[in-house]
Amino acid sequence: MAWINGYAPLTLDAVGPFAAPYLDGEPVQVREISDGNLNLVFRVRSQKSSVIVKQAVPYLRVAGESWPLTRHRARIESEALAVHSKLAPGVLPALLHFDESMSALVLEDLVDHVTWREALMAEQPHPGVAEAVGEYTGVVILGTSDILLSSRQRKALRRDFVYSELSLVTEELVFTAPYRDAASNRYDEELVTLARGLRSDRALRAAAAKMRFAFKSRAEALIHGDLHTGSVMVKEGDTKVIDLEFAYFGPFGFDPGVLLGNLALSRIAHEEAGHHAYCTVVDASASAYWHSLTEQCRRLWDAREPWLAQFLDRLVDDAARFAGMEMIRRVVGLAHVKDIDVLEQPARFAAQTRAISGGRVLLLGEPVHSFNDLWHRAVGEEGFS
Ligand code: SR1
Ligand code: MG
Repeated sequence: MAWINGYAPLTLDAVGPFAAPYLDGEPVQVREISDGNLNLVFRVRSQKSSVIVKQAVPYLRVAGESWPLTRHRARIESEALAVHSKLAPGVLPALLHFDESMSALVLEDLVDHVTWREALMAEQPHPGVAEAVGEYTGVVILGTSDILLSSRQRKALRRDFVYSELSLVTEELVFTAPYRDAASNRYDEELVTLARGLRSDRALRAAAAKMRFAFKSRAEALIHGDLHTGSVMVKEGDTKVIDLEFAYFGPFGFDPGVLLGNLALSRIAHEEAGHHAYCTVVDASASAYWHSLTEQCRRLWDAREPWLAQFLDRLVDDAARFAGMEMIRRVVGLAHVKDIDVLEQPARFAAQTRAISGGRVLLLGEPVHSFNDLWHRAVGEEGFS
């Protein structure tokens, strides 16, 4: 591939000098730590400090050059980080530098953190994490919406964060491919019948199409756009939300739905693995997340708008349906979750089946009016008390 306008993918040799201005001392160690689906990621250390360099490549890293993408996502991430950091100081990593031509961000290194997904999989306690992410979600959805911004401010922000190329990736991978015989779908042999069932279920396809329309058309707030448990980094006493390249103006309920869908997948995986004690930890985290999110909404709500109750009622129903979409796509779509993929049979098949049925119940059920109702439907009656 030929590179233009000063862009070239960073190499182990090039990334040290690139990061040097943001280190305390000369670079002494460079490691590539890319494990996401989209970007190149490096950790560069000096004797006294370290930084992360994250660079967009002009294709979907997980799919290779056959799935081309622009590198605009790097700019989107840098700008969304700035907006969200103002609203939720301390919850996002510091952006030390953004290089437009290299499509690269130099970020604070979260040295002792692990992803929330890893902490959940290792059955670790994670006090305060759900509350912090709930607070972040609430502050961001109200703080970038017409509830708290003037029309002029909100329109200006909206212009900067359009429905992006990565929104199209989500549209395809979450809302479309699982309900079609798409080449990107991936699932175990044992799931062939269930996967076919998703495609032939007219009511389910209609429900999915309705949520896709909501995702495309309801520009309500500058949301994270990919708030799964791998987009949260945790260590004792500190929680950071990362990976904002999917940020766009979307529905209030999308981030909460994705987050709760991923917590539900974690809960189901633990239950099928026989980790019953830890299930109550996941239940408590999901509940704490919702409580913290709705507390922020109540705290920030503009008292001149007499429809907070209706807002919260619609939020939980939307979150439930987006959670359902997330649960289904993480089993039959391109991008799975490790929580379930690491399970041995027969637990793996049982968890996958429950994820699909939980997703189906969320998508097809009567309106959801409470968190408890959402969670019951997502994780199934048997385990949740
Ligand atoms: C090909 S990109 C796959 C997934 O990774 C991201 O984190 C998003 O969840 C996306 O759907
Ligand atoms: Mg990501």
